[in-house]
Amino acid sequence: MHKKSVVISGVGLWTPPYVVSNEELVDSYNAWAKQYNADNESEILSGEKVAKPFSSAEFIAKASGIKSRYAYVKEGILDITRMRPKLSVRKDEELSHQAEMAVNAAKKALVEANKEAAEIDMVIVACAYTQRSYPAIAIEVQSELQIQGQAFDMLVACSAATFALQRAYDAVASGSCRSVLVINPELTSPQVNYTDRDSHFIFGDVATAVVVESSDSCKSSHSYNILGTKCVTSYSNNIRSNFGYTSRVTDENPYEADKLFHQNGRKVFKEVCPMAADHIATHLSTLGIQVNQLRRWWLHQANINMNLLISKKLLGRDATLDEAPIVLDRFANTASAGSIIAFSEHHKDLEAGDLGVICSFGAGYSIGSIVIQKRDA
Ligand code: CO8
Repeated sequence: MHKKSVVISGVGLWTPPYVVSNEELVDSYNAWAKQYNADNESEILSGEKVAKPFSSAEFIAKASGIKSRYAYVKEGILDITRMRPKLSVRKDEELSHQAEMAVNAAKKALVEANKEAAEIDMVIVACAYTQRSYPAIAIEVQSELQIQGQAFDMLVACSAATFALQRAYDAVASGSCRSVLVINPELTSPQVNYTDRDSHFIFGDVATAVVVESSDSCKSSHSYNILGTKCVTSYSNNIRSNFGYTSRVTDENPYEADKLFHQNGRKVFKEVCPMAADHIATHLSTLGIQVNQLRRWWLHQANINMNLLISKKLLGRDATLDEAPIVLDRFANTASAGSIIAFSEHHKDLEAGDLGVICSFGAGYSIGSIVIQKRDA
């Protein structure tokens, strides 16, 4: 079968209206912890309960590189009597929150790609969580944008975007679709445990979208040939979120810490960095590309020290911010959207022929890489 040549022709980034700084988050967490410790003083003294430790904005910036994050809804997050965002309930007839985020990013990607909705044949909504099981958020987005063909959701935590880009690549390469819209509406804040000192700072909300199409139809002024895609998974319990549709019948409390995002951050750091570095090295070598030929690395944005370690393992030195841009200082970890935000904000300066890699790594474990080359305008 003749494989079509496939390009990324547009990327869109939608940022939510609210910003939460480390200082705001730490002030509210510390006020909550102080109250908890006072309310539980006798149990803490008797050893029945453990006192909540205090958080610090300096620790967060140093350990993770995160300085602030966006929130789809800020109300409730900093309220020590609530410690979770207060999301309104929308009627079945209204556009759901996550679909709205997705549509906002998708419209921007379509403009960048110079593409009409009528030219898209498939919509993939790929992210860490979907607001509901069915109808798929992707089908709601498809309907809102009046796109023909098929749409489906896929969940691969932090690697959802790269795994969906591989699906999009395969669909266009085989000729089954002309163009595919991959959208990552990462509404992470509902799953963050804002009463957990170790993870309350990690995540932010955002939506990204990418148009993938055949090079024959591309009308974009910034497009990239996809040279190769590589996705792998390896089971790990080190990053989990246990709340699911069976929680109702197992009578589990949705507020318990293990129902929300939780991780063994140190282990993740130690295990995932070498996996991601090896993954990129293997992928590049199968394509006959040397590491130092890469002009840009759009890496997953979980922790600045992880990104420095991965690039150092491969390059033998720290990557510069120009080579491996960091966006997590403003956005925090936005699950699968992180590497796409980096791509969105840092690609227009590349010249024809420049090579780059979009790479994700995270829960599952899951690792995905897409190697691309800038085309002539
Ligand atoms: N303030 C002050 N001190 C703190 C804080 C805090 N907030 N947190 C921890 N400390 C203390 C600890 O208690 C510890 O003290 P001591 O040495 O006395 O025991 C000390 O600081 C060091 O703690 P750690 O060893 O835990 O700190 P690290 O340096 O390892 O940094 C990180 C913690 C930042 C979490 C780091 O380990 C990390 O980033 N690891 C990688 C994690 C990662 O990438 N995870 C990916 C998860 S995301 C994903 O895969 C997708 C999931 C889907 C999305 C979910 C959306 C909700």
